[in-house]
Amino acid sequence: MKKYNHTQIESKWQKRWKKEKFHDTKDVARGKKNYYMLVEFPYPSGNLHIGHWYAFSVPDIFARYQRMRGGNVLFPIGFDAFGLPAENAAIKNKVDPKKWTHDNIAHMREQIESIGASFDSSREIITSDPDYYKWTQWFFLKFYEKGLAYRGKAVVNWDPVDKTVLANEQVLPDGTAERSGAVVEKRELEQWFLKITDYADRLLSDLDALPWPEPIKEAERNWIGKSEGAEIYFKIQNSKFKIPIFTTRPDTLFGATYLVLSPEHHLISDLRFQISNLEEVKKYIEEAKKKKEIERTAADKEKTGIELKGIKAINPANNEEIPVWVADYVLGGYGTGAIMAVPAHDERDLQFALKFNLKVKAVIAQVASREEAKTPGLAEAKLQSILASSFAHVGGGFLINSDKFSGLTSEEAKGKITAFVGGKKTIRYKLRDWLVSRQRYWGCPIPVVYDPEGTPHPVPEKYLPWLLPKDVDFTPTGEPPLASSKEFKKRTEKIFGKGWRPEYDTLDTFVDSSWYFLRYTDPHNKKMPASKKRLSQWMPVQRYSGGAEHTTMHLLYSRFFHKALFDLGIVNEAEPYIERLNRGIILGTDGRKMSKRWGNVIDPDLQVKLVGSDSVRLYLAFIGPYNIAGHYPWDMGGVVGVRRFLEKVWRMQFKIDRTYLSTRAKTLETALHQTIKKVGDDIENFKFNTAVSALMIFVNSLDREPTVRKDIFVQFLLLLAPFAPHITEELWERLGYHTSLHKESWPLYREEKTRQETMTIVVQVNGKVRDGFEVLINETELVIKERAKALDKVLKWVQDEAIQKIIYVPGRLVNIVTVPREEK
Ligand code: ANZ
Repeated sequence: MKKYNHTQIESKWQKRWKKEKFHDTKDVARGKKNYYMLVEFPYPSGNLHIGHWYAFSVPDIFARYQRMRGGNVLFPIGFDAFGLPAENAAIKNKVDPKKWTHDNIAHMREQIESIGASFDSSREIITSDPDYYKWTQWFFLKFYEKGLAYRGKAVVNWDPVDKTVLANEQVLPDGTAERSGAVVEKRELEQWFLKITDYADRLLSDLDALPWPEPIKEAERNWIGKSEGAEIYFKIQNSKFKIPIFTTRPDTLFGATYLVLSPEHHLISDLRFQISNLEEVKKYIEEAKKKKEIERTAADKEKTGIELKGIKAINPANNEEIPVWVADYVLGGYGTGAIMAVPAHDERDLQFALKFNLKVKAVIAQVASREEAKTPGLAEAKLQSILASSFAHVGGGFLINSDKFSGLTSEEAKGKITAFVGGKKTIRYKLRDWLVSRQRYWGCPIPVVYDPEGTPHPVPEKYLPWLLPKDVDFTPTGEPPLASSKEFKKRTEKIFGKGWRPEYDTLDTFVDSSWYFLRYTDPHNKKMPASKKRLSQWMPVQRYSGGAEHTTMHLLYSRFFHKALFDLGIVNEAEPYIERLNRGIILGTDGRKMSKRWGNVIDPDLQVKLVGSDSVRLYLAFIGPYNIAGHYPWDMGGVVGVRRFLEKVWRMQFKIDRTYLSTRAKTLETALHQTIKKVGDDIENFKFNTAVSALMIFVNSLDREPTVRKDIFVQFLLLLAPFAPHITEELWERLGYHTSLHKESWPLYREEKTRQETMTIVVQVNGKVRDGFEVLINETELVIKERAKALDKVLKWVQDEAIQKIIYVPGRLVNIVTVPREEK
């Protein structure tokens, strides 16, 4: 085979690796350190897209590199196999979701094989298989025992098209469902929750020590949204009620000129006999309920609200009587669902006060000193400037207009004022408990049954896996599909008694994916999700590569899960992943997100057919830095470029010099050592793109030589092996090796050999020193002689003469011997 035939080579090696179970990983390998490299497992949609290739093939370079560095590397893959699409296919085409899923998996397995990735397929897991979901259920039971899984009523997002409850994250900012596009409605239902809020503080504080990129940590921090503040109680005139409010600014209490309740607040109904405009208020609440949260809280939205006539509250700081309003910019689900409004110092409160003509009182000023804060007339001046600009003074400063607290700084005043009015310091989180119930079929059944009175009971462990029934009607009715199964009901009654019924909801698929990485360590264990021994051999995951879109949900959920399992004594450490890296997104050639709509979808199967798997892998490594999540447009020219590069590498085999006598050997040796260093360092840091360009530069310098020293070429092949595993394996075999190059060690470089040192060459003409110059230590004789001849000071002495010979004393001098022209 003279020409580089990628099809032949790639299928040959893929077959051989599969047959030899080449990538199966032992739990212990003598003399090697275990290293767990994880990539997010795919949903079995049925077709591998270029994003999957990007997610798998580039980290594969790293896994292969780690192996060559002497690591015993676990690099597993599986399928996150429960979820809506299978069920939608069942509804639409009447296919069995299980069959649909398994058919897709079979096809995707083949596609994954074409990547030539070193996945250990013997550890493959499928989350919808009973031997996996048995353990998802087992974890649920453990959480239930610990009070971490509970049932509660919740206002949930209801998708009227898919007829299911959605997590907040599945609702787009415009209030439509991410999947179906339907306008999401609100409904109140009994749901299962996992108590992630119990872990909010640890999820937050444990982030600090993780060596993750700062933007990822920051995104998690914002998602958890810790707010330190106070709960302060406002008495309602002529009633027994007190309204608790949550504020982060108790220092502004003297400026609270009215209260606002969320439309969902229970006090409105408690106080209904005192409210003189109740009908109007009810109308307002009905309207507010139709709005989406995002609409209600947007800073630039026109504020709406209504006063509760007949109700007054008392500001506990100064005993002033203040009005109470209902407005939808206050949310029912955050804090206490009620606020004290301080229009001088909060933007939304100010907009509201200006619109409804409510009192504004300035209580904070940014002045130079305590004394200045007490200047007479300052409060009035501050108020006028706020009113004139219509901008609240939102930051801190010195207190003014606040009795004995005037002159304190905001920070000093927070605690003091809270104590003065009998409030209590509190910490609030934006993070809500994790709603895990789904009214869907194709999910993990929640292992709970209800007695005839409707009280929930956990399904005893011996009945796990609590199997998903098969006889269900998929037609959406608003009832969960599991309710239509006769077998399910019969099974429950047979075990538990007449009148008992099973839970019809299934678990959110994020529960399935919260622990899959544990199962890879011990995938066939029948007694435990994973034994402690295996876990200690592999966990924590050393490096986890995934999509930026999973920073908040999956990563946070799985960290929570792991912490809960740690507390239960099931896993050995509190954090599951040491390093985390988010990769970027591959765009179409037009720079837009790939989509059928734009006709810019790159089909990896087709690319592989055209240029080969090795070229596609290499191109993806080359497309942009993998260690930062960027957007990279696909470039056909770039693909052709890497393909040419591999062709060049292929041709190199025909000019191997086995005598080791190539002229420029020294230069190439330096270049080789530099390349070894650069490629290794870059792979280590996930900068695959610059590693590839270093390889290309090196090949270009090899290409300029008439012959290539075998030992140098061999080392180059080892460097290229993780990137292009097929062609390198083939060339290796052709060079006469009988064992795989993927079992070889990563080449070592010698620091001193990477240095391009120079030397000084003295130039003589007929034995007399005339000049000198600096050259690279490994410069060739030919070049040195040419440079010596061309020096001005040398030319002066030789121009009228004829050069008879040039003597080169390596590393020291050049002597040009001339003779007069006529004698020649
Ligand atoms: C008085 C005040 C004065 C406030 C001031 C701010 C500035 P974060 O930091 O996001 O936690 N708030 C409290 N509960 C609310 C709810 N259910 N819906 C809408 N807003 C609510 O924000 C806390 C602040 O958001 C609280 O502090 C409260 O307004 C408002 F100069 O109280 B503040």
